[in-house]
Amino acid sequence: MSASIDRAYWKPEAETLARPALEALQLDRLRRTVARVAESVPLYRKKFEQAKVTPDDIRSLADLRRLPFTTGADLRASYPTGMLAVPLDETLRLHTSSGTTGKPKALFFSRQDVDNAAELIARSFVATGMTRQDIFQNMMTYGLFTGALVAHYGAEKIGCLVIPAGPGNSDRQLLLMQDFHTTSIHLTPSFALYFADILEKRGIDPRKDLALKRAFVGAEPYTEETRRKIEHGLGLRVFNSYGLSEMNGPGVAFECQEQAGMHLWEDHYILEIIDPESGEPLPAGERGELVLTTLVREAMPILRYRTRDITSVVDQPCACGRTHRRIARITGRADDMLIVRGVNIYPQQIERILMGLPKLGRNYLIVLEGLDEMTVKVELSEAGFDGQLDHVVALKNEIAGLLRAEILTKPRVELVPPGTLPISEGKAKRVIDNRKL
Ligand code: DLL
Repeated sequence: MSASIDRAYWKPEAETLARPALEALQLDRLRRTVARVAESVPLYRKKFEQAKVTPDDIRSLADLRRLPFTTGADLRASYPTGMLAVPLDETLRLHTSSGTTGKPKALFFSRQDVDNAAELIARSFVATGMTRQDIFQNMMTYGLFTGALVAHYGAEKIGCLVIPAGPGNSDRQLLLMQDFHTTSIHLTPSFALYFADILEKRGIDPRKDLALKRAFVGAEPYTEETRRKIEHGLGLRVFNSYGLSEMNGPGVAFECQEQAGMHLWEDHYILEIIDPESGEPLPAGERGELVLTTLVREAMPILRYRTRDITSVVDQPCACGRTHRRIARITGRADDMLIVRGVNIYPQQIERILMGLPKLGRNYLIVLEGLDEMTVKVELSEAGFDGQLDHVVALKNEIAGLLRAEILTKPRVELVPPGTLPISEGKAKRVIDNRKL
């Protein structure tokens, strides 16, 4: 066996490429992509005609703005194979998006796309300090969802032992962790919170009883307070991982050891931040909708994809030496916004308050009913609750007050015993909207 090298970078030349060279590479790749889709994808041919733009008009990165957007609706309308840029027999894998309504989006990968997706994961994992010595327990869902498979291939590329555990069955997960000394796990924030509960219930002290060092956590929005809760409960470091099926799944943007924003791999994607209403670009640092363009995808290139995810660009250089810009934690999706009694509310605002209170547990649910009634149900923590009625009332009032200050409307607060709200192994459903408006 070769000696282990704790490599700070997976592909240093790509990860630390000077900005001018990185931008030149982006322009070259963009032009190739645009030429290819103009040739082979009828949707883009039509969109280019409508926008009166041709591939030759793309002479600088600023010309990107002349290109039309692609939306989730475009992908659905092109289902199943309408956006393929290669013959079907050159594709190797199909994933679909986890959309909530209507037809799914079909995402195809060529052999090169499968390999590139794994490369970006390898790059991302190594940026967190992972090496081939690490034991990787993949607790994401295997299947049409990109989360598990893409990460699986990336970890194998590094040379880790990969345990394809999938989600659920917490006792078996724990057994695997104990017997194979798992160091790194990959899961959603909601499952991570639930798993922390299980460890507490089983009397496991992860710092003493397990070998866990890090968790790659993503696939749904979560707050800094939730990160801290997971880190505390599982005794490890949490690295934020962002991606979407339309862009290969996980590995689009990932935190490095600095844990201060996620490097978005700009040699594979061009990022823009726009005003979600007007579609106009926003100045660096401002929060808006993330728009992504693929630069190297063969089977299904996508131009200026409206992700609906809200974030901002962190434009300062990172201490890790990577030159790819970072994006801030996603604060929610443009579609997630709730309007309650005329007030705009993002579920993340509520989560931030709840997860910051030590007396509360790790699970919550927002229920909207009747004409416009909001109830926030939240579990108490095992340790933080003594059962005394006056304490319950005081805690409820405290939460209601904090929520009112944050979201400007006072919801009903319901405190429930630990372990009584529905659990989630994949993406959590945090809002139930039964309003009759
Ligand atoms: O969730 C890909 C993925 C798998 C990412 C595993 C990270 C880890 P989709 O099912 O297509 O793909 O869902 C993509 O999930 O547009 C965001 O709204 C949300 N999302 C993903 N990662 C994060 C994150 C995968 N770290 C959608 N923070 C995206 C906030 C996230 N939201």
